[in-house]
Amino acid sequence: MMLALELAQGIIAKNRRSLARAITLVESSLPHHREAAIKLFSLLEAQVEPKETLRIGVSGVPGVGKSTFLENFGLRLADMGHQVCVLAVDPSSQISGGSILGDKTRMQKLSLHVNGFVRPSPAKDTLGGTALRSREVITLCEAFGFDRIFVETVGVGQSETTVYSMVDVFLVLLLPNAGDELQGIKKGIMELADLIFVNKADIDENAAMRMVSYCESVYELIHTPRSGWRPKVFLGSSIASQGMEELLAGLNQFDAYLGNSDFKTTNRRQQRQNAFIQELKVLLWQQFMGKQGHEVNRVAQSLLENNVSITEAVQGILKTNQ
Ligand SMILES: Nc1nc2c(ncn2[C@@H]2O[C@H](COP(=O)(O)OP(=O)(O)OP(=O)(O)O)[C@@H](O)[C@H]2O)c(=O)[nH]1
Ligand SMILES: [Mg+2]
Repeated sequence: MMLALELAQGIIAKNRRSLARAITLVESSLPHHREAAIKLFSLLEAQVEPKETLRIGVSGVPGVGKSTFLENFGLRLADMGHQVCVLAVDPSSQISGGSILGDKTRMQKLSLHVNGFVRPSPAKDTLGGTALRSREVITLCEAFGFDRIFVETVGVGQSETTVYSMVDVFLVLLLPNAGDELQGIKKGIMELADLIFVNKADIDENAAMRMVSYCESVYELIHTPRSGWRPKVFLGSSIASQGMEELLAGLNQFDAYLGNSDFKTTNRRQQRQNAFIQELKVLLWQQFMGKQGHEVNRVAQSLLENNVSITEAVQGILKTNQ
């Protein structure tokens, strides 16, 4: 348990190396690391005062410019005195392994800034509990003193809903020229967004403006997000530093909106509750497979060969486990 104490003291003393090591510990699925991580959280909880923080999810298709945007926008906030960290959640990182290197180089200034911290996605997926581990990493960063926590995720498949389930604000980056299908506009991403930023407007400003109008017209038709806030749409360029002030004003407006309602508190409570259920499901499944894995595999195999009813097969497994 010495390790947990050492890391907790390091985090409270604002030692970045300790924070980085603590994150590695939390992301590990080795049982003795898990034990140390639990100890670490109990030590931190005892000492850290609650603080006003904003957790911001940033999503969008690969290459839309999320990392470039975060370098620009994050530096701006860091210069203003905010403590800014950028985390990445990328359940598909085995496939798109290139973005890890990219993150380090693309957010270099922010990672070297005295108020900045950048943590690329873990090299391998943690056992099942990606969402929970990421929540824990957010907790570590808040304990360290970061007040603007960005979580970057590739807007494909499950990862955007995973990130949505752990943030207060959801920001979606769009390309001016890519189709609805590719960007998931029709697949509900817009219902998750609180803020939209049409990036790369420097390439084709007219197309970017058309995309803004299009998004606004979609918002005439669909439900507004969970908070009741009407989503705002911006355009600009992360490379040419355009539109950043407007977006920042939009973010501050949303922050003020959250401050005036109890949405942030209730949402965070709800998220904790959901995370608890999710974690329990994952652990129960792992435990069950640890004991009954052979039997489950045997029955699964028999489904390939025989016309057994699925319900019967499931009931059979559950009975043998009683
Ligand atoms: N012209 C232009 N290029 C941009 C802009 N923002 C980003 N880029 C470029 O787009 C490419 C992808 O940028 P990234 O920031 O890595 O994109 P990403 O969304 O983080 O990509 P993944 O992490 O792989 O999903 C890079 O070559 C950037 O230089 C912009 O506003 N204008
Ligand atoms: Mg990136």
